[in-house]
Amino acid sequence: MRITEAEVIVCSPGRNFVTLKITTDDGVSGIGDATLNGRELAVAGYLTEHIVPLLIGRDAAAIEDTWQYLYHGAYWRRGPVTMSALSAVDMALWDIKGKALGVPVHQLLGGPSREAVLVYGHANGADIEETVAAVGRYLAMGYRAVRAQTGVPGLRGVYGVGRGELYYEPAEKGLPSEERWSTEKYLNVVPELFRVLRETYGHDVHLLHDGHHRMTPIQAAWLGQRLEDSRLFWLEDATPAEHQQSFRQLRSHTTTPLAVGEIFNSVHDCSTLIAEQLIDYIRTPPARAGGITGVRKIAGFAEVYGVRTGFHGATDLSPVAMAAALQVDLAIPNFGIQEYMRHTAETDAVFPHEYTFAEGFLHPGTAAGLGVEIDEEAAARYPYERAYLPVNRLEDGTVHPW
Ligand code: KDG
Ligand code: MG
Repeated sequence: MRITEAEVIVCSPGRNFVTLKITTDDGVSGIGDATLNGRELAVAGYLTEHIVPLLIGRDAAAIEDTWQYLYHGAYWRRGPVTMSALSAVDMALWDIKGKALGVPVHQLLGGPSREAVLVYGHANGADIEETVAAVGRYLAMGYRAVRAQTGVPGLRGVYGVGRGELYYEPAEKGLPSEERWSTEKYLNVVPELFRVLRETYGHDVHLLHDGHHRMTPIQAAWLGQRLEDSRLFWLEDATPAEHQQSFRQLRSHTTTPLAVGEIFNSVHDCSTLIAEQLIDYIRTPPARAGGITGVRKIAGFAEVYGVRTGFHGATDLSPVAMAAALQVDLAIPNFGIQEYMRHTAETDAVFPHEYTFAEGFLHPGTAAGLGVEIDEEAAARYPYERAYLPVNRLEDGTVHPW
């Protein structure tokens, strides 16, 4: 089964997506997600110019060998552009293998370890009252786990706070907008938000929160302590993810469970965090880690140390990435939770998929392969539109992590 064609499809059904479609001489084709929010064309160019020529004529069944060839063969390994490209190739090859053998990919990964995949949704509002109401709407839809983010008095455009839709889309068309930030103001509201949420909904729902890399380790330790009585499922990206050693300090101060890793690309980015058990959940998804092959290396390492997964699943990961994540989620023993931000109807129409939501769980379905397709005619109706994530500044104008 030789690869005869590999095509990069860029489309924008409400937001930009980069998809790689690989076809074999048997007529079987598979797809992978190569979207890197705000840097989409860098990955599209990397694929078109440097990867596609290497794929033609290769054995589509040799997934691990192709992964090693592209990872080590580039010499310039790791990094988000390289690894997003590799992720797309790898997902497409698993999709092809599943279709060729007539089984869903989770059967190739050892079969299901659970009946369905616990997911969390995103509730947000301009203030505590609105956010509490938004959490209630998610619970009414059947969610058992909800991430809550609230606006902060005195700050405009806070991360995670959208327009009250079921999807939150931070990327904006055109050049990047700028937001203003004060961690002190933020810390004034977050403990109160979770106190009110527990008072309103009790302890029979999982609550999560994303700090989005904005706190110093000692600020994060303060927040983690204040949140202990609210018993969060996790506090995510409490402090900048690239400082693995910061988590030693944070961990020694709080029993609030910690999650990190959506910006990581390999096991090397989280080896200290996992081996020292400084985190509870690793969030690096197949779309960032070099696909299913790459994320299995991280998940396997994490399993050894009792760290569970909680893959990133924001709207900038396409339904193709979600389908791939769900195949892994269903199969691995150390699955924890899956982030699930719903896509718009336009996006779902371009990427018809088999996965379904019921009572707070997703199931990847039993279709052969990943269980997702791309409607190329529909995709062609939505050409690429330049879009960026916002840039963040402190109140005095200093650039701060967004
Ligand atoms: O592209 C960036 C988003 O995916 C990110 O800001 C979303 O932090 C995020 C999350 O936890 O989903
Ligand atoms: Mg996050």
